Amino acid sequence: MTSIDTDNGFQPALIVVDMQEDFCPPNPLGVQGGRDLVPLINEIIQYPGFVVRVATQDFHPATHISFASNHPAPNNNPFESHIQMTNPAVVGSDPTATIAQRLWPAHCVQNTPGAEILPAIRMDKIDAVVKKGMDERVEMYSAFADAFGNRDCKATGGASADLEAILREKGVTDVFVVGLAGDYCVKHTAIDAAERGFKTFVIEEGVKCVDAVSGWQEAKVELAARGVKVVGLDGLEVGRVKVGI
Ligand code: VGL
Ligand code: ZN
Repeated sequence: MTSIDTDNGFQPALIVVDMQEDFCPPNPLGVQGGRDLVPLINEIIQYPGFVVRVATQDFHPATHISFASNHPAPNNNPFESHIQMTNPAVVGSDPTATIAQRLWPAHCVQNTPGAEILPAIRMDKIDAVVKKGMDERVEMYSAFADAFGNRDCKATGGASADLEAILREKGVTDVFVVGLAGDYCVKHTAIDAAERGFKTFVIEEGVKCVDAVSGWQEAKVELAARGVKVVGLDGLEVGRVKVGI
């Protein structure tokens, strides 16, 4: 070891969550201000410090359980109704577990324009794309695991890649998260990153929420409780990736 050895203790990754057409206005699940994030997210993507940059993509079959239109009236109002969702796993977690699932307008259906990542996003700088939510039986807000915490989504067909494996392979220590939506997929992906031992940061200017009024306030409380730090673009944490140290 010499004094010129570089510091391997800071190997940051960027996760750009679900910057897709259907999460932007004027689509039914369009998040207010979602499209306006593009210039900032492109700037962040180009910070030199990241050792890997991953984009996630919500990618549902038309039969997905979270779509209001796949459930009978009267309990099928998008944004308002909830249904009971049962754990699809038969091994590794409790198969009788159920969770209340909020219903959404149909969105990000595989191979439709709404599922596309916004063409303005600098995908040429992205190293890997993780498609998720591909199992019709279960919600998958986090790109690491489904709503029941099942981590084997790549193996069971719910996701196209294993996000944790991608990060481990690159020796990632720190994870920065931006994208849509702050109160759903960003929140759950960040919490799961922290749970897996990565130092995890959500860049506040880089997110917008489904529930524009209360969503971010409530998400911030939960993120803090689960070990995720919400940071500003001009803070010290982001400063380290801006300059690449
Ligand atoms: C999301 C609702 C449904 C998200 C995905 O990307 O935050 N929200 N599916
Ligand atoms: Zn979805």
